[in-house]
Amino acid sequence: MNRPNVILLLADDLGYGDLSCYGGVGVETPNIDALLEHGVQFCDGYSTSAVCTPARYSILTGEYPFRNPNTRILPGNAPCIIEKEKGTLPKIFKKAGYRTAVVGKWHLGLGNNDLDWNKEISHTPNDVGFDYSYIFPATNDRVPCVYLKNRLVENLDATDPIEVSYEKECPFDDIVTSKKNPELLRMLHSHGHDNSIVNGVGRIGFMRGGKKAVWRDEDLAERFLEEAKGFIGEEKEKPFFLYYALHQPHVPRVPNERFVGVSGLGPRGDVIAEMDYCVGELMAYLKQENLLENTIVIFSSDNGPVLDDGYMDDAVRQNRMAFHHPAGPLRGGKYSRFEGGARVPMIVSWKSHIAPSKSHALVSQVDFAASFAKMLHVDLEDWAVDSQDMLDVLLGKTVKGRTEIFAESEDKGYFLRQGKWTYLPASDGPEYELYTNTELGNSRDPQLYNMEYDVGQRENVAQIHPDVTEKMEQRIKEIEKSSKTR
Ligand code: NG6
Ligand code: CA
Repeated sequence: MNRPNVILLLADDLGYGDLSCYGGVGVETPNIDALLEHGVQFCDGYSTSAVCTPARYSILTGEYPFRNPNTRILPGNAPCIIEKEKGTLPKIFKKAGYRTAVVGKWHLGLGNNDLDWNKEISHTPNDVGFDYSYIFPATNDRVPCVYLKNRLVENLDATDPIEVSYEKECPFDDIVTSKKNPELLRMLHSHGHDNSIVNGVGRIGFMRGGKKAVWRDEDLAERFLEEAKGFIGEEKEKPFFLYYALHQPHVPRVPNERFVGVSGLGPRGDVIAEMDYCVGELMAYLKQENLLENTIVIFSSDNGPVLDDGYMDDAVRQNRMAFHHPAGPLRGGKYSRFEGGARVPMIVSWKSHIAPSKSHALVSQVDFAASFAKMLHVDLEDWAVDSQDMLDVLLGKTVKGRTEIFAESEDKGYFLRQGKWTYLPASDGPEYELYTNTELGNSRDPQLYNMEYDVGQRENVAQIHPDVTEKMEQRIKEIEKSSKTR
């Protein structure tokens, strides 16, 4: 059996226009671009959601987020939303004899409503298919700001136990918060992020204790890179699957000191440069270990970009001045139903196996499960109901992709793409998310756009093509009602 290693690199909030190989103005991502020397660049690759938790749920389970009502942006103390019995992407690899690991951002919940950060945690990535996990629990702007290694928070100290709360009012009177101690902030928030202060940055949620366990934001990138390399280097006999969930360029954007100012685009550009460096280091390590020709490397992002996601880090001004549009030509961004929300960079690279090409095939991250099941001859049973085998598409052997893409916005508005058409059903949701200044894609009128000449979704042609509109409307209803099992 052909059993190459697989590494899935997933950036956090990186837009369609944020890489130089996707035409990003003013950014340089040489290491990610270099994946294309042996890679397919997907121009029509999608996540299933414009926000993190639902998109990651789909990657790991092969299901659209709507099938699980808990797929929303989770607080840092939420229970794990992937049941232990559920079929998952890492379990597919395990069935084929792989070692599996996740390193980086998790954000799919932990524990089972029994979470005590000071003890072994009952439900972690290790319970849904990963042999090894080294993660942070939710996002880098949510407490607890600690590393979790398998079931235990790293550097626990019994004399300084960790407590976490997501109540509205702070239940701990002896901790520093943005409201009480604004003088301790080194980065000001623009919206939200006014609870605990950790490392001079206001966060979402309150955290007490764990002083020895708290991360230093500047070290996150290097820590995860070391863990990724450590896992790869550990046992050479078995093939491996590594899900490396990069935390950049999600807020708060705090690059390592070495990357401060390198991009000319402010902290957001600097952490993208830092992320690119991590990819370069990882590839250099694969080369050094003689693993390049036996390792498929996928690079993508969980959802589209945002400039002001709650901190005054000057991203809006600096990117505008440099004419850098994180979503490239697409409309909307993170949170949105427009293309900028879920159409993301996607590269599949495999030295000596893939000839460089650009693909306009429709493909979704939800397809990774069925595609690798195909590669490894693993029977999916009734798992991964929305996942389609796109192995040959991913490996650049054909450009015949999906017939449709189905994805959602933060407020659970759907859109459907079929061939050249993208359809957004009528909605009475707000047009704008005012804090982040995002066009959400909601309109009282149904919207239909022709992707052949209008990726920027400027000309609504729903009224000119009522037949297409009607059919796509029906299809969305059909998907919503479709069976939960294969
Ligand atoms: C939002 C946060 C945002 C970010 C997002 C999750 C506020 C005001 N905004 O609620 O900063 O954390 O959640 O991002 O708190 S995601 O990439 O994990 O989906
Ligand atoms: Ca994200």
